[in-house]
Amino acid sequence: MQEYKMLIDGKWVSAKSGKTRDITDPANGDLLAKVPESNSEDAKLAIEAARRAFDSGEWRKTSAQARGKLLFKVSQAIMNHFDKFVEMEVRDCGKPRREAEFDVTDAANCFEYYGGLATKIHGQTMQTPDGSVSLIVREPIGVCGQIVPWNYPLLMSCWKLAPALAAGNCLVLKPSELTPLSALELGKIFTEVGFPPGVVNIITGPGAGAGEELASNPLVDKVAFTGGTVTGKKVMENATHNIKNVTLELGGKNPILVFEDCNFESAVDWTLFAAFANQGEVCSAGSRLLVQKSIHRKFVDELVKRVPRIKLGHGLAEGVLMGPLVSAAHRDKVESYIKIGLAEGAKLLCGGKRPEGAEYAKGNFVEPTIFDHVTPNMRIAREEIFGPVLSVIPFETEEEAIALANDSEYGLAAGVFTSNLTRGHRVINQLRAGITWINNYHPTYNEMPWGGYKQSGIGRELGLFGIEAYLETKQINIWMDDNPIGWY
Ligand code: TXE
Repeated sequence: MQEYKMLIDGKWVSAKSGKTRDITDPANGDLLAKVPESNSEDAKLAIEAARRAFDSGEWRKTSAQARGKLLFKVSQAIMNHFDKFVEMEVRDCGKPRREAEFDVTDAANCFEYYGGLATKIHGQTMQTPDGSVSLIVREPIGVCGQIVPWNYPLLMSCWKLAPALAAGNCLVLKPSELTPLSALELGKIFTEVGFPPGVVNIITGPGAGAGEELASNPLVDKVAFTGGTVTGKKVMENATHNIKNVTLELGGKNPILVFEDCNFESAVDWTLFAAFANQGEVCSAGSRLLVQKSIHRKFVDELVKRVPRIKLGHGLAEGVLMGPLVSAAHRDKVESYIKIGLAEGAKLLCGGKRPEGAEYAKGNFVEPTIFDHVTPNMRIAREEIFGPVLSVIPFETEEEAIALANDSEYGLAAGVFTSNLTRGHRVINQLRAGITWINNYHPTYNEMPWGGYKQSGIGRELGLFGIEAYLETKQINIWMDDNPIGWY
């Protein structure tokens, strides 16, 4: 068991109240660490430190080359501590080792990508009608509050930190109170590689208090949030006090459209991965399977046949492919949706309960669950469950599939399975979603924009769009005539 402090103004400090929170392993309840339980008072100190660091100009005037090189060092340091980060992510949030290995590699690559982009930020020159020399320059936004969820603690932190720092911003990051450990370890890297004090501040604590302060404090210029849609709305409301720049990455109820002309074997594989990777605790999880009636029975039978291959257990144990849910409270939420599905008349094909056996007794496990004969108005077809629960809805025609797919308040991700590439494009073109795949599901690229339509969010992370989200735009007009204008 380790006791952590949080990073404010280059120093490792406790919460002003002296309070701490126990961080436990969701697979067995083991106590992993104690972390400071900050509140709005601590958040204010962190914000003020970031404000001073930004206003001093030290970081934003550091050359892009030097900023980029520091980001490369962070990338390298993450890889140097690869095993530590993998184990920490598994223990802190419950994911299987194989998935944590992907996350840590991606996190390091994210810093490398934005380290490279730091030197590619550039403006434009414009021709104006009166002959002025007009320039458009890009500048950092200022102080950023960054609020991160518990399902990809390290990766989501890096998606926010790397572009903000490449662009020259100073920031306060708050990981989820459930999974703060990898962000605090990352904090050690920032001090080691030589970031000036106050540029990166990392506070731990709950949304009420610390998170709300980041969203509402007038010294913060931008708030970037990933989490549930209900919380996202509160963040947006709080950000109105000083008209903050806001980026939101929220929930999804993402459709997978499987047509009868798909590559059957491959579509079955990807569907299971879409629904059950990271225990289904993924904003882009494929949680609604729309499958053409002609292959519905065969497809669903094959899914159910393969589900027993998904071995549950502690993410560090050999061969485990699905871990526990992040907390007992979250398991309660997922189980309540299973009850709702049964009460609504959906047909439970597999799962729907906790696995039996002593090894599961102290963890928040739920078996991979598939509901068939789901109708579009059922709550399990409309609401984000954020667990290993797949809802199957059959369809007859392409038009019907598109209408069903778009019949959601969300618009984050979608996948289409067909051997007919024309159909694939035709369907994708009509889907209201920001992240789409044809004949696969889930691959995510640091180079490609991530974000959703409708209530799945505002703005994009990653890629060139991700750095845009941390830049202001200034016009500079230079008058070329020294004579007075003689207006008055
Ligand atoms: O997340 P919250 P919760 C969905 C998923 C889940 C539901 C609730 O459906 O069941 O959200 O999960 C901080 N002001 N997603 O309650 O509340 C909080 O401390 C500022 C989807 O665990 O969204 C944490 O750091 N911040 C999702 C972060 O917000 C606040 C990932 C996320 O917590 C705050 C996670 C406030 N008022 C859950 N309240 C995705 N899109 O990937 C909380 N926070």
